[in-house]
Amino acid sequence: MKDAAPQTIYLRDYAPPAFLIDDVQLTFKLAPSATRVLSRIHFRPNPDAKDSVFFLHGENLTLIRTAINGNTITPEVTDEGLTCTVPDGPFVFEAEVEIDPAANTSLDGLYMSNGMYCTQCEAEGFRKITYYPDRPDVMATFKVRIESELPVLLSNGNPVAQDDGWAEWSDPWPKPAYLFALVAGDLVNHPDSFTTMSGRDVALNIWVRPGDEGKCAFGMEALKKSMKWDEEVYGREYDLDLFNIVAVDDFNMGAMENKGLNIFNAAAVLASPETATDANFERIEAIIAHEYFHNWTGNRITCRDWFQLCLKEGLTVFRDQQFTGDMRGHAVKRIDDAIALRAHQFREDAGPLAHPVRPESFVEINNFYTMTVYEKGAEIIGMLRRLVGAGDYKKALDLYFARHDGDAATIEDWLAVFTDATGRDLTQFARWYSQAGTPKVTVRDEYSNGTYRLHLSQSTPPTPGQPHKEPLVIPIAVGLLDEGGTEVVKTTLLELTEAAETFTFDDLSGKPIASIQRDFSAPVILDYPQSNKDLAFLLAHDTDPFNKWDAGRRLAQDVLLRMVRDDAAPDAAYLDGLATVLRDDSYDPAFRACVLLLPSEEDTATALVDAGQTPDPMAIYHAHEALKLLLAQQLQDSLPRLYADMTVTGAYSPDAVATGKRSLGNAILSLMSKLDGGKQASAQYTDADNMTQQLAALAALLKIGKGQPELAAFETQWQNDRLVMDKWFGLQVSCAAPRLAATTAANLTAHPAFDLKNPNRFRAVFGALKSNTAGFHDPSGAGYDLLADWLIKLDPINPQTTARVSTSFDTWKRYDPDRQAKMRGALQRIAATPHLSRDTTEMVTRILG
Ligand code: 0A1
Ligand code: ZN
Repeated sequence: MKDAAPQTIYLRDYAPPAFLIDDVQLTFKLAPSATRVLSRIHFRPNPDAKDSVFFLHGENLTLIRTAINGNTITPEVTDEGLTCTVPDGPFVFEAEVEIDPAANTSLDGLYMSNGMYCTQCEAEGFRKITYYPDRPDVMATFKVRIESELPVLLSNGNPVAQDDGWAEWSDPWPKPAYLFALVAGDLVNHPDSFTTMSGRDVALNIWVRPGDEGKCAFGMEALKKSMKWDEEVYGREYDLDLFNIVAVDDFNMGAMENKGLNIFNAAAVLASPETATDANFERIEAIIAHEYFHNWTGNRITCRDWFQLCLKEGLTVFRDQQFTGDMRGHAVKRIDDAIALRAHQFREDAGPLAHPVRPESFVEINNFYTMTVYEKGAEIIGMLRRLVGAGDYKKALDLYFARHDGDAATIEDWLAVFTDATGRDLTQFARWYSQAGTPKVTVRDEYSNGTYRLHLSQSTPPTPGQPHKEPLVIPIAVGLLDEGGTEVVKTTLLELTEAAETFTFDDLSGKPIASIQRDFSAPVILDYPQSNKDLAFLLAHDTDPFNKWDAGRRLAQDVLLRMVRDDAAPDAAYLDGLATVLRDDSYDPAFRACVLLLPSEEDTATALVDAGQTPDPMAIYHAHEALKLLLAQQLQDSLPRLYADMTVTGAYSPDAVATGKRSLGNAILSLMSKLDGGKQASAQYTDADNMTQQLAALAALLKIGKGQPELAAFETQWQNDRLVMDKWFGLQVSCAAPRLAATTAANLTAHPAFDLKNPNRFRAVFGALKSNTAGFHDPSGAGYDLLADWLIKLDPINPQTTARVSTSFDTWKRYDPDRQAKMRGALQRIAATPHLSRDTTEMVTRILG
């Protein structure tokens, strides 16, 4: 680890590359501690360049030999790269370097995981493999030769030839270095095939460690569904003879879209009924789709520079959300996405880490793979589609693919296709990309003489570096209901473009009840004080499923706030409304499960902060527990029947209907266990033939302070399955009583199966500690100290994951002086650690503000 003086990179400094590349040949002579990488690169000067300095990125490389046009040269080498004088015109650059994959615990570049070689090059990992212009606007075709005794040797593109000890690959599609991939290992495959819309056969494989073959079938089906969906919905066909997916145990993120060779965190692809939950299955389907969709939105059209990351990520997330909606139902998908956006992206946007969807500067680009870039980026695409309509959206996308195929493009290019395809001026809309912070839309209404007026105003709070905000274009979908529950104005899209605007609805026979921001039409916070009576009415009558759910959510949040603040009893309107929806079989179980789900404790903390108060995590915890108990008591008579109704018979299937039933059944089980001492949960645990039922039963038991025998049995049963053991680690911490959470986490770090080098295991323990809000914020500060200790230990091993998990501290300014001091102390202790990585330094500096 070197003490790099942190250098800030600015979007405004973008300059085209001085040299372009026609093709690259790479030879890898694999050896765990001394891999040789030979490169042969055809460069030519870029006619559009502003300078002619020849610079190649390179980090942690031992340079053996360099040559230009066959003549050995001695370049100038620094910690960051290599430079030398080059001839006029095109030339061939060759280098031989040595690298040490076995020592690479950062999981960035070429590294080893359980004896397998694996790469991760996004965003800037290729420079740890060889000297190269490691920037996304330099695209080239790659030919790769791998020499190793390992049986399976893979790279991008199509296979060319192979024999014992070597294999050659050729990728005909020009790509930036971040999409390069290599895998070598003792792997087995789950094969299949897909015939594309033009009749080409594509071989498909999921490669896994021996023993995991039985966990590939679902991922393979998801891949084929994704390929078909992209043809049908976006007209996009796959473009190689082969599509490989590899599962790897040690991986920093979910998965990576390398051309023709997607590399997946094992947790994001491997699934069997016995070992994966319904939520895991749904996530796997979405991630497989996401990575596959990148083949067009990311690979065929890539990003000019890393500031444009949302160009590929926002669009691809939007596409995977559409796909999941089509596969599993749009209403529940929209609710799930809004819950996640509000919980995580709004939090980011409201704190010290707020940044625009297209940032203006960064120190370490890996710190900008954020909820804002991904999820708010996707919301922007959704708003665009809503504003121009589905037909024009399709036209614009067709133009995007036709105009930019093969390009490294920008957000300006993206918006220009919409303007050109639809004639719409998007100058103001473009502010969504440059302005950080979550807009608040305030709604006030009045009614007189048949006319209903909606007064909408918008404001966005200051964020770091952006004290003043301009008005945005905000699509607000509105419907109006009369007192009898009839929809008198169907969903209408209002376009709020000014700081304040009034919208008028005429010819009404009485004051309507408004349903605002239907389908969560914009990623904004709505300030519309509706009475509990109106909210209960919307919960009962709204025709928009999102707002129907949201009305219940707002009621629940109001109940919780009043319980925390005044120890008040829950409002009858909420309890009655909830009971009615729960018992109504005309709503599908998945939707009813959403309605039963309470806001999280973190959500309640945010609601208190929004109301100008300092949250007390313990008081919030007690209010949530009290409300759950009250719900259990109130619904007591209906629970056993509802639970029985949700029984799924026959072989396990992770389809949407069965998943919805189990989701509602397990929410009910959790309530029942508060009254029956865990009797039903114990029975479910014993009978369970799938992980969803087994884990939900265990969670229900742990939540009421029971389940120790089951926990021990679970460990014995699953000790050899890493992914299931991650659940075992996480559940104990997330279900621990607040006072015990830090101790539980600390004890687990001493467990022989705790592995600091495995990001899944680290996140299982410390992600769960963060999710146990009252436990993490225990007044003793034990949670803060423990997390800081382990981040300091992890940083020299894996800076990316350390930086990511350090964001657990980003709400520190919300809390009371005592907690603030303890959190700040923990952050300062991390910041003061000698040789702290650039990743973590940037994060803790920004969080400290
Ligand atoms: N592009 C991938 C995510 C990803 C990003 C960075 C990584 O390493 C720093 C790894 C994966 C995606 O969007 O799925
Ligand atoms: Zn992505």
